Amino acid sequence: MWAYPALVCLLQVFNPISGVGLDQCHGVACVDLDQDSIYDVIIASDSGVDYYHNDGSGNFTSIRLYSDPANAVLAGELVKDDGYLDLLVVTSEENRILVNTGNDTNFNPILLGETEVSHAAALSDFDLDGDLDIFVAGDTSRLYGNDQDSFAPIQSFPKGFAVSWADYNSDGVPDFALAAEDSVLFYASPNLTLDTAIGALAPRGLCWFDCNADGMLDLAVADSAGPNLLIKRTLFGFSAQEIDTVSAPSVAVAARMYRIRNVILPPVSVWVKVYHTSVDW
Ligand SMILES: [Ca+2]
Ligand SMILES: [Ca+2]
Ligand SMILES: [Ca+2]
Ligand SMILES: [Ca+2]
Repeated sequence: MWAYPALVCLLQVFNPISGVGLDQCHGVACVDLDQDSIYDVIIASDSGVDYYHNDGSGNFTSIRLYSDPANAVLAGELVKDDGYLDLLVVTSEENRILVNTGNDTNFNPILLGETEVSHAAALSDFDLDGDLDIFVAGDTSRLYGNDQDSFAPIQSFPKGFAVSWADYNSDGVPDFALAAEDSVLFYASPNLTLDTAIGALAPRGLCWFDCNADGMLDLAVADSAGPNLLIKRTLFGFSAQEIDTVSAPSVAVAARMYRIRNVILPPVSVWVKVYHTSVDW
């Protein structure tokens, strides 16, 4: 009966320890921004981007890093290999990299690309040169290559609302899925050419995971206007199935596979969580 702790963990109820007075929130990153070995929280909202420093005792001290509405925030070592995570802020007007100087209150902003509406982003070293590159999904989606801390657009893609990298064709080079206006588009390495388009109503959230433990990554899709989808990778391409029909729109999805052996539950179980909101994009 050793598996019970895992089951209890899954069902545990978490109580909020602190509230924040932000306007509508759109994104969150949980990383150790100040390298004190304690995770901190960064939130993108209509209020801006706020960094909540965690003292490890449930106390969070907030610092506003960006004061205009933000649609997403991501953390990665984008500029300098100094060990400090930088932030990418995605907004409806501009996108900025906030360079982490190692000082909690001092982040240097760098403008990324032109003024345009952006919704989401994802980071990956798509060309395997050791520098983390940026994909921004927006009215025009763009891939920005990172050449020793200098970012330049190198390829444009259709309008997108979410993007997620994964090496789904297992060649060792990152591929990605893009949530476009009415479809999910798959772009495959080595040249990031369009591989497959799967129809959807209004996809807004993507999450890769191997739902059936066959060694091939599958994609969970949150749809804001129709059924959420599970798109399975097969030997012959992709196969999409509806995984629920919901009354409220879905805009984000997180998925993970749990293995619990020998007792009660099947050998492999899958939980797919789809988070709903009453607000359309
Ligand atoms: Ca920290
Ligand atoms: Ca790179
Ligand atoms: Ca690949
Ligand atoms: Ca699979």
